[in-house]
Amino acid sequence: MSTSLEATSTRLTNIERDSLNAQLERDGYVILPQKLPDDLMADVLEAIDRISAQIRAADPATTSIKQQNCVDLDPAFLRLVMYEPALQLTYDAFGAMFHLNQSNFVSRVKEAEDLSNFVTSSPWHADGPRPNLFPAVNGAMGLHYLKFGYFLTDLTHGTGGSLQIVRGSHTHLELDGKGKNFNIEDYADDFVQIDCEAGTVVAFHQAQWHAAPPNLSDIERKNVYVSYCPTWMRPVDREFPTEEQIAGLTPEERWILGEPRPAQRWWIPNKDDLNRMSRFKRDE
Ligand SMILES: O=C(O)CCC(=O)C(=O)O
Repeated sequence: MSTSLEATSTRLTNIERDSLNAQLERDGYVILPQKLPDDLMADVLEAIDRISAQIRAADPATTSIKQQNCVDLDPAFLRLVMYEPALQLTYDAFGAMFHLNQSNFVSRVKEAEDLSNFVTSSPWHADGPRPNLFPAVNGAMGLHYLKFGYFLTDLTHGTGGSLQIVRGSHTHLELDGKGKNFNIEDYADDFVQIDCEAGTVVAFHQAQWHAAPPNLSDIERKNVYVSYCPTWMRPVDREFPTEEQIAGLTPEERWILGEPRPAQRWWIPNKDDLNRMSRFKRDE
């Protein structure tokens, strides 16, 4: 398994970036034009299966699994975190000053019961610190992090517990402030269920309302969520690494994982910091 950089074949063109960013701004989510490369998908699936088997062996009562901070568990997840199109779109959102906010995988088997516990299924919500602790700007939450869903198994059959979203909801406060009185039927016109093919990559705004019902099929749903935030935000599911933990990684990987540095450089980059992220800028 390698941590080498992705081949340029999945790199987004400037035209694609413009179109994806416009859709993201309008709808709060967008499906990337290319599927994950086969070799990357195979490596990530192999890691999910191996780690899930270990978890289930340790506790045979385990059914579905949500593994936080998976980037620390296998190099395949770091390769995914470094997926070039995601880093290009995140660069468009935040410039060079962003890093990994979270990485988790979900391995969701057929479930008899809907526990709405974010493992067997996820209830309607928008991400972020609760309750509504991200600042609202002009009545909406700004973009504080950009999240990518990598769907690694077939969901086209429609019963696998696909990600659901309310289109355009990122411009509203979470669930329009309705809390327990929220009813998705009221938003039927903008309801989207992403019953996608294996390898599909979806980007979404952290304020987007989303949910996932239980998996009712015999096909285990396996996917990874990765999000990136500005470097002045602390990651949600991990501590920053020590020098020892990131020894041997590339300058880009070190930056994305949050290499140790003096306090001010989390806010003000030096020239080298900007240069090492320059691969993700728009093409000249
Ligand atoms: O279960 C899912 O796929 C949705 C995950 C989710 O809601 C989240 O990560 O915030």
